[in-house]
Amino acid sequence: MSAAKTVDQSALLPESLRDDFPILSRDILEGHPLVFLDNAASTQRPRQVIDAISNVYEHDYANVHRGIHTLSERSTELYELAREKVRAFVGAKHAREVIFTPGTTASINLVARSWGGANLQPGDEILTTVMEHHSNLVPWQQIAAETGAVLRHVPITEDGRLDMAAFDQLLSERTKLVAVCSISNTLGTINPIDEITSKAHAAGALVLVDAAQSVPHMPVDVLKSDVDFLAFSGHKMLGPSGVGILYGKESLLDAMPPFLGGGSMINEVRLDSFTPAELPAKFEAGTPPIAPAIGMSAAIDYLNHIGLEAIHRHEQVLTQLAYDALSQIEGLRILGPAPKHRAGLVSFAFERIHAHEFAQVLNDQFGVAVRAGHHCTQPLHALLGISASTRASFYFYNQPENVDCLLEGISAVQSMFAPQGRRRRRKHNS
Ligand code: C6P
Repeated sequence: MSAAKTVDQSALLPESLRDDFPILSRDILEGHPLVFLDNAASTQRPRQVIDAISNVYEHDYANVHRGIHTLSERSTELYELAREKVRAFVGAKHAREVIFTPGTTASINLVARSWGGANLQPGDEILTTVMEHHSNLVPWQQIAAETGAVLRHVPITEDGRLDMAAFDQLLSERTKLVAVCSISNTLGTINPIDEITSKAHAAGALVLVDAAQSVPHMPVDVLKSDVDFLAFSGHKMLGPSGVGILYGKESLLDAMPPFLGGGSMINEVRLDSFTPAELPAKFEAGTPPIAPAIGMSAAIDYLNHIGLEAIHRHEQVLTQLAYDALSQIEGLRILGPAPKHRAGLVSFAFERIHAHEFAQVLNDQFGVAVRAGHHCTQPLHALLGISASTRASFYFYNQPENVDCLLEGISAVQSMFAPQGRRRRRKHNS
């Protein structure tokens, strides 16, 4: 089986980009090179990022903001340069609005604990959605339980988009914060963040965007979309794990109490009290993720070199190819909307084959790495009436051949598990 050749493939980026990624040339099985389609979980790293990390450890590493010696000054310079790179990458006004955290999850927890703890009152509402990752649900459940605030959830339409009519109804003067993902890690849906933000602001609510799946894949501009908080992770955008970002508007971050206490986040400490440091140090207690932040800086250079628009267009081609082919397979249910409303991932479920078995065979016999399970969206899976799905997620180093390998694997798994229900072309009504 081959991905349809009718899709316009002129937006594809050159295959030679794969040469920058050492891991992509390793075999998983003899004769089956790695086909890495698990990029929504974590991407791979190009040589440039790997080199930046080993360079800092070989030549420039020491703790930051602490020493007056050469290495500490050098590390501090690189670490702060990384902050500036992130600022420019998401279009923030000031570098002090960029907080280094361990990842998206930590960034959202910071806002829930610090902003939520200080501002939420009994009866206030936090409006989130049924398609959120657990990281954008559980912290709000926790802070709601502590403060007496109420959680509300925007439902989805039949085709897996946010139900904006329901959003309009749920948004009220009681809503204090809208917490929403820009792209669903399960449905692939691209949410209308600009519209959500302008409506939320008109209702007097703040907006936190879980951008874990958008910042790596398409241009994001926090000033243009006017979001109040934005959270994302380095490891999903060619960078190391252990580093992520919380962007927040300066006036909001300034007014928020520190989250974690310890070194770096203080101005002065007495035995029984302390005064907090200015931004961004106020929210960076302890030794920060120094080398990971510097690696993330190299990742941003790499992504800027290719261009986020170009990456998005490339992934749209792959998504269209995968979607078209998968929608021809009988017994396979694609989760989420049509390609024009989705980013570079496709999750699907089979009637008779469990997602785990499916992914196992894809890996063990075809070297295709996909994710199987609930993808940390259990409530969404429950709503869709399934406990698990299989997800293929793309990045710019994937090519149509990778989609072909996925399809070939699916075809084989189908005949293996359900010989009586072999792949057949669906009858179209038209
Ligand atoms: N999703 C996936 O396979 P962390 O783990 O903190 O870097 O990111 C959490 C997170 C938050 N929001 C969204 C939309 C995400 O997709 C993720 C991570 C991975 O889909 C791992 S569960």
